[in-house]
Amino acid sequence: MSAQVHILGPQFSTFVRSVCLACEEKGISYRYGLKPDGKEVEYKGPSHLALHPFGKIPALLHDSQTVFETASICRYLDAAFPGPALQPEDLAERANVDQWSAALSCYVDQALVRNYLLEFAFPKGDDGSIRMDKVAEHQPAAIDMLALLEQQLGDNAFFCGDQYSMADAILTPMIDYLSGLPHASELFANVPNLTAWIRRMQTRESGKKVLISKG
Ligand SMILES: N[C@@H](CCC(=O)N[C@@H](CS)C(=O)NCC(=O)O)C(=O)O
Repeated sequence: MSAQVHILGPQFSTFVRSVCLACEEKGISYRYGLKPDGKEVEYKGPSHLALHPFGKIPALLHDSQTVFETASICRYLDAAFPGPALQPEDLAERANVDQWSAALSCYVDQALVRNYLLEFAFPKGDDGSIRMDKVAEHQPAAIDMLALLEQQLGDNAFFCGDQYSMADAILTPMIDYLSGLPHASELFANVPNLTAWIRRMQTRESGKKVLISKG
């Protein structure tokens, strides 16, 4: 298949970045944004809900196919395009990548991004200030989550073993943003393997292209 891949959503979104990373790793040419075919998709409007019934981003448009949910999009891209596999062949290893991709998109995203990081990215306090009470409330759970990720990673090169997988693509943007917070050294004090892993992900070719602000 050679039709253009379009990722619906802004480049700063963690999950849009995950799909961009998956494309980069597989060598797939892609575009992103809220204007596939030059026509604006109204956020949460009918044209958006037609692509993602839950009104979230990203959604993928490819030829006549549309796909929503980041992990499902990664699996679709892996099946539809040649290039390095994002999932292992071995059934047990594949199931491990699969279960972690679901958990990262759900529990890990909730603890690290929705409950914590978004307080810094989109402050909702008076006059646009960061609600430090919310930060204090959610920081212990965020630190516990980082410890759990450290345990899963162990001393593997990649999040689910010795091969880059869609789990790395899903997790990388979340940890990249967290590692850029002013107090990151406090958050990452007890997770040396995760710290080394995110440095490796940031310096891969895919990371260098995707994990940057594009306005
Ligand atoms: N489970 C979804 C989560 C998607 C998601 O939460 N996307 C965020 C942006 S990173 C979003 O759409 N936020 C807006 C909202 O929740 O209304 C996935 O894996 O794609």
